[in-house]
Amino acid sequence: MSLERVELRRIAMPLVSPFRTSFGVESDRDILIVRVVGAADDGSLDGWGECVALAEPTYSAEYVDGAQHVMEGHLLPRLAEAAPAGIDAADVGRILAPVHGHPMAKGAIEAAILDAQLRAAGVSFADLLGTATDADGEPSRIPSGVSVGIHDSVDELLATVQGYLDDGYVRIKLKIEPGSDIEHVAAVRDLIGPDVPLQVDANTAYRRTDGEHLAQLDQFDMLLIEQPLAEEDIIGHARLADEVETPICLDESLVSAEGTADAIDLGACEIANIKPGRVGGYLEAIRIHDLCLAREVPVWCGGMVETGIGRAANAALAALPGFTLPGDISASTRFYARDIVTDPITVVDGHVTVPTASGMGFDIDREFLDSVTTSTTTIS
Ligand code: NPG
Repeated sequence: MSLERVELRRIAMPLVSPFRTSFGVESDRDILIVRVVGAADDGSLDGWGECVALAEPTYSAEYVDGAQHVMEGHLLPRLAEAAPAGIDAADVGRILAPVHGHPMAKGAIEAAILDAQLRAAGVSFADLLGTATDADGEPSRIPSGVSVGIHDSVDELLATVQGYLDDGYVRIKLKIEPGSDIEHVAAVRDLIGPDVPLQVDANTAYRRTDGEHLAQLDQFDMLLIEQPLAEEDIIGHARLADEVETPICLDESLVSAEGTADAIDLGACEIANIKPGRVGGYLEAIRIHDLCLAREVPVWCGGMVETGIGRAANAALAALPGFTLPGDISASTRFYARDIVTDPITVVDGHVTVPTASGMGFDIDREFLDSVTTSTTTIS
């Protein structure tokens, strides 16, 4: 496709309830949406991508103002230079590679271009991946897990978890940090019984010396402990994997296929959380899935509190065969009273049906999107 213009939209989306993690509390999201408009031989092209960077650089080094800045000053000019020859989503990673880092910004641009190309071809992302239907030819459905923030009291936590069980979620993930961990997990395991899959996510809140403490979690028969240590501490995670029986899963540490392969070889990554935004886009996410499948490392699809734009594509991705654990792909209403797409993600009997609308699987609710837009920058 040739690129005619790019719109960078910022939207303000309140969350239905505050979401607390070990790195902070989110109550409102300031989200950067990328729209690419271009032309193909057979007509015009229009595609949308969501940048998962948060308002502050607290989950990773990226943040939404920085993402927009690097897009305007460094990424989009490189694409414009390449544009006369035409851009294919498969080339975006190579074109943007001279810019170090910024995977969330790069991933959003790649997703928008992929969306435009697939829409033009009348093909869905699920068709591209081969995940639109299951082995019986029925529409694919994926199990839906929910991520539960840190709560001040165990009673409040239990009330929240019970609500999600009532909504049908098939797996519970608890955010933890020192001081809100063993007792909270014990109480939730007691509430949900032995059969509901349970896991925890520390978002780097622990130190290498916490092995003995974290080993207390082994008694709760959990699927995994996610990212206990700092993102760069691969060796620390490998040591922890020896000290703790519950499998160690990496999230923040994994930013590329090469790095994931190394972390697996070092024994630091027994399970991988794949988040397309964190690794620079859906195409790199697929590469990570493929290498984990080949090495028999289970994977699951993480979430970054996405709107329906990211949530739809994540659902198509999560139906690939290596995703053997339920992902953080909950209903749009888990976070947003109203989504910016016309076909929000819903959970029925604990499952999400893989979207098959052409493109990445959603259609934009233009009127609502306009109503939540706080700024639009057009680059042509
Ligand atoms: O379901 O989209 C979702 C959220 C899943 O807990 C979730 N994400 O670290 O994995 C995480 C966490 C998170 C990321 C929370 C970014 C807030 C911001």
